[in-house]
Amino acid sequence: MVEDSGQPNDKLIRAKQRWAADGRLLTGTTADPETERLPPGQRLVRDWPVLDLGVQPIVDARRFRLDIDGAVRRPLSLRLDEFMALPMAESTSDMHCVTQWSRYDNRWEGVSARALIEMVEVSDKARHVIFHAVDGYTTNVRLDQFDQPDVMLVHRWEGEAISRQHGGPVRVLIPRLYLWKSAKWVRRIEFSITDQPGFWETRGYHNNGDPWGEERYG
Ligand SMILES: Nc1nc2c(c(=O)[nH]1)N[C@H]1C(S)=C(S)[C@@H](COP(=O)(O)O)O[C@H]1N2
Ligand SMILES: [Mo]
Repeated sequence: MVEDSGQPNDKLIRAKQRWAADGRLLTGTTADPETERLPPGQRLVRDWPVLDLGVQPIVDARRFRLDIDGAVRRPLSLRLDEFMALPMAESTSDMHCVTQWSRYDNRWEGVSARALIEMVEVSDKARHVIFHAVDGYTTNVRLDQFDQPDVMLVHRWEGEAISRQHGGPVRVLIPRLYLWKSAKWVRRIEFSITDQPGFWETRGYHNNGDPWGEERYG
């Protein structure tokens, strides 16, 4: 399905784990998203930095698959052309990375999380969403954090196809949580009754990841 562009960078992964254990970058303050646009300890950038585990998989458009399953009544397995034929939405939002950069006013196009939730008929018992990516990365959010109007599966940014570096052809976008919660190269979206902490959440990152609460580690 994919070609890899490298091996996981274990040194980098261990360094970030150490940062988490040491509480690096913590300012110890919180902010109110109603009045503060920039979360505590963040600084603005104009470019869009790339962060990954040292692997940037090439997802072949012809063999792309997106499975949406778990605690749902109508599981889906979509080819790229089927994904692209779904109703598309647009939104503009800010993004905030735990490594302290924030970028304002990103224009996104994609399928809204709420449209997906309706399509697969998520069970009343589901409380969590687990994202699985082609590079082996996983991350978890609560269903109520996924079920928000600004959450999307995006395929375009600023009018251009999302590049491979940034998780194209399709990635998750959950703008009100730190960006590690937004899986690139998403392969499977699993609705779940139980929580399943993901790659960084099991390596010292916070399970929730709210930038205004500075939930970097924990
Ligand atoms: N599949 C996958 N998704 C991922 C990651 C990853 O390594 N693999 N890194 C996460 C982290 S830590 C961040 S900060 C953002 C970075 O997204 P960007 O490279 O588009 O800025 O992707 C998140 N999603
Ligand atoms: Mo990150």
